[in-house]
Amino acid sequence: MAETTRTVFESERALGLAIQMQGQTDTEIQHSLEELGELLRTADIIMVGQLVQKRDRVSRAFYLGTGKTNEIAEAAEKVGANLVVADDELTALQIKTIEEATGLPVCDRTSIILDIFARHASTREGKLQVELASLQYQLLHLVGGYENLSRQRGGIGVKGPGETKLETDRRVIKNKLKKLREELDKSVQDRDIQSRKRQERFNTVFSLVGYTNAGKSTLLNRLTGSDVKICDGLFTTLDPTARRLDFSSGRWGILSDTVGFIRKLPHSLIRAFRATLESVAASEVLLVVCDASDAQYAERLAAVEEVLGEIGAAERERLYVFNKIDKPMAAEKEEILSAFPGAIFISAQTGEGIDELKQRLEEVIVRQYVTLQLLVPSKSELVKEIMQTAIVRSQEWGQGTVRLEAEVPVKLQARLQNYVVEP
Ligand SMILES: Nc1nc2c(ncn2[C@@H]2O[C@H](COP(=O)(O)OP(=O)(O)OP(=O)(O)O)[C@@H](O)[C@H]2O)c(=O)[nH]1
Ligand SMILES: [Mg+2]
Repeated sequence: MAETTRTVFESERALGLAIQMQGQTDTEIQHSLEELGELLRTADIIMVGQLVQKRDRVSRAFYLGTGKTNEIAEAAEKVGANLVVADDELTALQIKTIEEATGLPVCDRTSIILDIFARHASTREGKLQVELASLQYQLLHLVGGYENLSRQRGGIGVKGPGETKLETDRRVIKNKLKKLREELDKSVQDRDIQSRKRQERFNTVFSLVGYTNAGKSTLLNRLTGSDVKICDGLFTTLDPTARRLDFSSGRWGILSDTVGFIRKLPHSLIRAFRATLESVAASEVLLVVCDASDAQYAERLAAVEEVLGEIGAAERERLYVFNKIDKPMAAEKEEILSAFPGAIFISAQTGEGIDELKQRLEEVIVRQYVTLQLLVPSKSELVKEIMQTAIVRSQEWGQGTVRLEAEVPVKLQARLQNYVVEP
């Protein structure tokens, strides 16, 4: 079980802290705090108040300025908060100064996200990834002699000769991280072998990407008739799920669902989920799902682009899918289309627009097939692979060979080179 980075209190009521740097608008800060509220709600915490300070720069020791830090306790008392949560990742020292000034437990946006991930991870690989990210977070937060970790865990290792408590903690975490990385690599290898079996090698893979809660899993279910868990909360899906996507023409591809993105997505998580995210980057087409009813859709799409850039998917072909059009839309279709040419409008919930989406996906698939005339030894493994992945137009079985006319995935074409014949 992945450890969470935060101690859980009964009926937690949080005071949200945020800083407004130069160039950031009030609305941006408000949106970010609203999102923090959503994150907290997903982690079963209520945000009961907020405290924002305009700052030019933030010091390593003070998130809010010294004067403002002293106001936190009073603000918390006023709204009955028993927890303080910052809307950014804090340094160990920043946590310590706020804790000392308020006497309240303090956590940050990153630890809340890690907490949600820890609750939602269900597969072994998912759990390992979350544990890795949590440990990386803990390692960073040991800096400066802050003994938050040992206090929460009641000590995590036996001191070596001449080591300080901090050095011991650091060494124990580093060893644990190394072991976890090895375990994770092995688990990823096993997954790769399994996915090969599913022939992702030869079929077009569409990856659903987008902000968390945009409706990616609902769309996967709608398109493939699956029943992946969906929920009105953040980061419901953590583990990659791939499903076969069939078209009435007999062509098929693979649709893959994965973890959603968010603004300020912790780097430790991006690093820990590297393998998962790399498989997204390797798919042919990204279906970028966006909640069209969301007033912040443009900012959120910008955050999605940022993460895509970080995982090496900046150049991938993408199809923008504006979902939830059964609700009032945040902008006119024309406006969206001029910013995102070729965007498709759907409701994964009601099914509206799904036929058009399927048609567009099939157009992509058609480009990934070539029609070939083939003469293949009938006992060859290739015959089986062709039968599984191609659309066979005609087949004539002869003495030891089979003559085929088939639409074949381009990914398989190279291996068939020696068997191509004239029509
Ligand atoms: N009204 C409406 N709600 C939708 C639509 N599609 C999804 N939802 C709702 O939006 C919420 C999130 O849906 P999910 O499919 O879990 O979203 P997701 O993108 O997979 O989210 P994560 O896995 O958390 O990243 C759920 O409450 C869905 O019922 C839609 O077309 N219309
Ligand atoms: Mg999901």
